[in-house]
Amino acid sequence: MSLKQHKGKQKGVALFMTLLVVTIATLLATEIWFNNTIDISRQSNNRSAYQANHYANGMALWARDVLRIDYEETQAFDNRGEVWNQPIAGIQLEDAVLSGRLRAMDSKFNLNNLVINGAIDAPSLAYFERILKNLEMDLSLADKIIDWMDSDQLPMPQGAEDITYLSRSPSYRTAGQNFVHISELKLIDGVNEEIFQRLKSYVTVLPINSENPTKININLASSLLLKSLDDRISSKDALILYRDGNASNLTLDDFFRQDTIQYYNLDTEPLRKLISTQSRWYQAQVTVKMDNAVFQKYALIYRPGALSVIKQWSETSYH
Ligand SMILES: [Ca+2]
Repeated sequence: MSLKQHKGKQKGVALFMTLLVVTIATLLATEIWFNNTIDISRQSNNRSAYQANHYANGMALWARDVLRIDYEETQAFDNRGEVWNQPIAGIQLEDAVLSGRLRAMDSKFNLNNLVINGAIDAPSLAYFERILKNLEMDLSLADKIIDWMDSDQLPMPQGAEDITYLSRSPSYRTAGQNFVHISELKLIDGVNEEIFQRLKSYVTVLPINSENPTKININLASSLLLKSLDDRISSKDALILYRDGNASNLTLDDFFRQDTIQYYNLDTEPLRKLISTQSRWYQAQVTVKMDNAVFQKYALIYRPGALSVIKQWSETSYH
């Protein structure tokens, strides 16, 4: 990047920050008036939590706006060089300081892809098994995760159904549905804290909206996830594809055409169902500092088009 370009980019960021503060102030102004009128009878300790919630909602509105602008400008592709990936910190309001950051959630393998509408998705299972193999983890984890989600009580060859968990203290049952939060993974037989932490860097849980698995954005995927796309991809190939986290394939055609992998003929319909150059799922992390209290909130955002939707809120990170 030339110096001129670099300066131009800095200017862009500064302008963006200014716009952001104005946007949040405007979004909040109308609501603050409304809330103040109903707020008078509230106790003050409830009030800061309430106010923090209110600011978190404001930040989430802003996040959706950032994602809308990105979609309008570069909807075909997303990577780490884009504006949405820049954290913002220290937005000073009268009684609070706000910080936030957006992260794309489709940089990892979605465990919910393994069971779609009650049936095992074979290409997703094969992919997950390659991930486990490259992590040198027990392959039986795949069966156990499937048993956790499927609705029957018939264990997979190396799986675990209710009977495994009912003998524990306290006892519990399998979920019989898709994962709602990544922390559920800790409940699965064979997953200790160390395995959980390691696996969490490569897997996530996202809702399934259709018949199809959610797709991994190959511009954001780690080299291990890229290597796991096919057994023939070497660790060295995968590092080249990863480009230190700055991969910027505009289309899947661009991805498949790269020298490193073009002779493998990876461009197949089943693989195209698992990967993309776009991100549809994001987490907005919001930190609200008020007096001596710090509030953390996480919104899970789905962006199917210019208009994105907040699907869930959590006090713990989805990432
Ligand atoms: Ca984009």
